[in-house]
Amino acid sequence: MNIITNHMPTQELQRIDAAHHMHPFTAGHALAEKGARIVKAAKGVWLTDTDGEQILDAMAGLWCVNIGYGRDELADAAARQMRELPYYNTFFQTSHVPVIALASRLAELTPDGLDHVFFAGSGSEANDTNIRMVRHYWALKGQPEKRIIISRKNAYHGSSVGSGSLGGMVGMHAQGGLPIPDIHHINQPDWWSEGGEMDREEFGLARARELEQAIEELGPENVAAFIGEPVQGAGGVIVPPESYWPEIQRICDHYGILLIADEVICGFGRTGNWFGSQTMGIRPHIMTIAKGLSSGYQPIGGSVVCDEVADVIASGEFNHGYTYSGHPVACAVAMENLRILEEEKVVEHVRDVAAPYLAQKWAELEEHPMVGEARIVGMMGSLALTPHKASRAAFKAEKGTVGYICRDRCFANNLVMRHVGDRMVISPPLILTPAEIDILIERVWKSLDEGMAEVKAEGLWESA
Ligand code: PXG
Repeated sequence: MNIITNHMPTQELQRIDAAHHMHPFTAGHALAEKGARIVKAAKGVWLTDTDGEQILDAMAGLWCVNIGYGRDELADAAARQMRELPYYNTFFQTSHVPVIALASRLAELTPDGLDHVFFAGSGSEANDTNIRMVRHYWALKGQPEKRIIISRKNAYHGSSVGSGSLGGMVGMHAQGGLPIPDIHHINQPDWWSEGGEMDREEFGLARARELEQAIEELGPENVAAFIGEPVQGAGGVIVPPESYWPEIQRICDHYGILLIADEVICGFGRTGNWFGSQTMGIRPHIMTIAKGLSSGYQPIGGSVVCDEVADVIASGEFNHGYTYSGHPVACAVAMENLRILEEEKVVEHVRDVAAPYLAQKWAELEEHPMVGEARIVGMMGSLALTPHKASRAAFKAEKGTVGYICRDRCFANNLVMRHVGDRMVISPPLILTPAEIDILIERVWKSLDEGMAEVKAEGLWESA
């Protein structure tokens, strides 16, 4: 057996990684050639790799490490729980203390009326639960034909067959036979790329009204629910116009369609409130949660369900669940994470300190010659890259080419920042301090300058 340690030379670790580890959302051969960057430790907002480099993690892992890395309290909570009760299920008329504690805590933290939690191991699993739950709800109400769930193009709701179908990612639908039947996608509220001559607010209304058109076309008697991320994350941090969500809410109310808010990224302080639904002023029937629920320290997700839906579902057996639904260790760690978020006033820190300062610095990035729009809500932001600001032009090169170049420059400058097509996105830990924001912004400027120089040198500075 190979003994593999942190102290092995990076190249050796990379070789073994390439030989045996299949990475998600990755072109395996290309990565094998280059070698993965191997992260071995982290503290606060800083990662350390096996070459000893200190990297500022402006993505909070994968949009999830809200309280930052290295909190011993969560490790202690996990160890305590593992010793006391490492596992028990909640299927067959049993329960345990951590799951009871977490469900009741979530009922308190989430908006009024959302009082019931169905646990899962991830956001994908939770959205799969939602598909089955909303369809089963309508069936129990005597309307089994209400099955269609309306979602949006370029939405991300997970990677399983169900949640990947809910999502509107063309590249995902192209692989493995997605989407499943009775999922319908309308256009997203991405004004920068798709708004044409309309002003932002007019466009937001127009895109929201596509929901109404879709319901009318499909027949309200066939539509079960609408699902949306309050702010699209993986799609490129698409901040909707202010006109968008109130109109979506009105339409859902008018037609009696269930509203599912996918809070997997927006939840737990990311937008400056506990939930993105509060920031956007919406009243969902179901919230999908994961990521920030445990700050990524343990895999856990769930659906927070309103009284009416939970009551109907409870009238019989719901034939659904996961071995790790309400896993005691994950629940104990999530409880500790919520305690820290609350007692250390992390959401207040976002609202009053970090987000206002970051927003000010972020807006200045619009002065960069390659940045068309700089949008930010709380601690999630994006930069739309363009060769021509006035016309909001896309680059002529294949979508993502320029974004990838800039992402690589960030990597080289020890800044983790993602690109989604030709948008650059950040979603840093919520505990980021003003001094760390200064470092982040300085590295973004430097990476954009270098990226732009490379784009020009390669002859890619051309509008589509
Ligand atoms: N909903 C939303 C809004 C998400 O962002 C999921 C559901 C699925 O959660 P799980 O825990 O099953 O991954 C997500 C996950 C990216 C990226 O590239 C984003 C996510 C996952 C992986 C990659 O930005 N978001």
